[in-house]
Amino acid sequence: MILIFSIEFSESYINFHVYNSLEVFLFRYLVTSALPYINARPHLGHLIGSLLPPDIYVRYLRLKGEEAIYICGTDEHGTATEIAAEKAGVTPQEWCDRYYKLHKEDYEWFLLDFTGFGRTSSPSNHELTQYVFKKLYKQGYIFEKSVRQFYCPNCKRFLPDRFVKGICPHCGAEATGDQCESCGKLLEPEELLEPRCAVCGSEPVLKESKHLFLDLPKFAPKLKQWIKANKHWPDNVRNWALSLIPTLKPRGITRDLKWGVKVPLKGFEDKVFYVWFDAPIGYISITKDFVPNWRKWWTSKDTRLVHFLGKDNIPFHTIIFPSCLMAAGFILPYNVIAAEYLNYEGKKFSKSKGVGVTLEDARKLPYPPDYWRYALVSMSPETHDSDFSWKGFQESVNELADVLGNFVNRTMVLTYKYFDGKVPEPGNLSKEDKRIVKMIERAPTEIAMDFERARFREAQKSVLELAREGNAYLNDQEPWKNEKVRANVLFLSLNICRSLSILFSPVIPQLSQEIWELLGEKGRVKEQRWDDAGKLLLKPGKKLKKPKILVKKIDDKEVSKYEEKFGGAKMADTVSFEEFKKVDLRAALVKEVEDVSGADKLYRIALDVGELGSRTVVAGLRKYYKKEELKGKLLVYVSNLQPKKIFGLESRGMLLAGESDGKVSLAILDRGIKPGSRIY
Ligand code: B3M
Ligand code: ZN
Repeated sequence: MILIFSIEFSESYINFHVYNSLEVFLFRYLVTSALPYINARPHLGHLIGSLLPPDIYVRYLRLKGEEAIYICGTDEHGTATEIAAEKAGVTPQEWCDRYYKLHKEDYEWFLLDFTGFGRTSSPSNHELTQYVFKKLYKQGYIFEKSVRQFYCPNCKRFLPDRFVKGICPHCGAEATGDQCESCGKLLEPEELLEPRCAVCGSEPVLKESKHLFLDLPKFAPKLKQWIKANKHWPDNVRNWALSLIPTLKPRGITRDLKWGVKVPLKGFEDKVFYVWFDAPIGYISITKDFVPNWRKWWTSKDTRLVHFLGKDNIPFHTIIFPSCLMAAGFILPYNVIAAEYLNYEGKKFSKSKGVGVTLEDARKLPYPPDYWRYALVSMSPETHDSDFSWKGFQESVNELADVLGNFVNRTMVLTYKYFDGKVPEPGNLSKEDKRIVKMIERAPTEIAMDFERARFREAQKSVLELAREGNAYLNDQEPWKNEKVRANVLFLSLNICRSLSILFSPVIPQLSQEIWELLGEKGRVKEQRWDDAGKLLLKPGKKLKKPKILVKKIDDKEVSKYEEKFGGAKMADTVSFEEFKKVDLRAALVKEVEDVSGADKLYRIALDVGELGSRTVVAGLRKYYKKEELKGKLLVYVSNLQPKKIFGLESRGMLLAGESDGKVSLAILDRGIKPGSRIY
């Protein structure tokens, strides 16, 4: 008979296992990262915000002997994908096939060790999403309602919530129609003040359309009870989730789009589910696609489901998705860990504004993935917003070189010098040696606390501290001078190196493996036992590999180069003349002005641009200028803007104008120069 004895402290996350002859796992850990959107390549903010932390966590859990899987994949549906594909001139499917591969390559380069990296557009996700929907529907959690929804007459599409921009009615900040990032409130697009189409900036109109709603208020009592009971959740997540309960409103879960999961209900055949409805179900379907016995993972109460995400995703993971999970009979998350934001040199990462470093950029630089992992964890926005800077990157890598790299290297070089590269046989331990033994013994337990709480920044600091202590021990004992202490000091220092390689392996797996191998150890350090880092397992007589430099320092010149290249602190607000020159500005003479029928704001303007010939632009000037006023004017014209279809008319280029207090003023050239002249 096997006796299983378990004590669990609900306050901490630690569970104690007592094993009999057979290994018995009390919990299985199903760990997820928010599924990155596929409409662009990811940047460093995504990596540290949601992708790297679960990787570290799962690597740690496995060292602890837990069964843990890491599930991730691309979030592929929705308008953002449709628009990205459209701009690239490919179908959404083609776009996703290409970008799925690119995302996967990016993440694998950074050593993210997924159990499964799947896709929300997979057949299994379509099937499961429809299954969850039917469960909700049968239990009366879905109702139908006609809604007036924003439609952009210029883009000719219904605008999904995120594509309506405006002012948040609660706090006055810039917000999108699904949520206000500043105050965290879930929004409906109609609530926004001064709504605009996020793609083209025109004013959208409201059109009637029939949709399905998830009746969230019906879940409120259960959700509240459940969230309240989760006292171990991080405060930022729990408080935010609880604050949402009193004002819960039904949430529309269908959209007028083509690219997405079809709605299996009569009358809704031409609609798809809202991307946020099918995306989290992706966690389940990806498990199904990659892990045997997926149902056990998603239904057994022995599974601890842990979600890692950026803070703007909290409502979806604590309210909306759990409601679906409850209704469909799946387990609820055990924990939800939300990162704050990582800024880039003091600014928000933004693909469109070219702020930040993508993983694609980072991969091209001469640094191995562990430098990035270590540096990003040092700057991680775990408890508050933080900042990526090139200086910070340099400091982190150099710290790793000075403390860890240096300690391992000194220890090995000395062992080669005095003991022919073999682990020396220790003698009687001095008081100081005994202190070091105690320190090694305590390290795994002490450091575990921060890993359990997903405070990897702290955890990493504590591991590095062990290397710092090692360096201090060497400096203090001077084994190069003092022959009497030499064997003991090097024996213990080598054992510290061994512990470091285990304890560091969740964060810097490659460097840890290198240390492991330098010490002459076989196999994979990631398959060792966490608790063995507290033991002196490197035995006397063992032959070490030749020492080598583990971490290379980064000098100031390199840093300035990248600050310049990627826009560092000093550069962010300026544009080089070379960049500016790419915009071709010309003098353009207005020849003809006509109304655009059906669009009460637009003129169709024919221009004479000299050597470039005649050009037509469609401009929203009708409210501000009379036709006669415009004719014969010499204006500033951007000739090399990508052409655009507006109301079926091709508009080529753009006229420059300024705006303030509802007034618009064109940039008019005040002397007669020839049409087509260049303007600098
Ligand atoms: N793709 C949003 C994001 O990356 C979204 C997460 C989905 S998790 C199911 O911020
Ligand atoms: Zn638009």
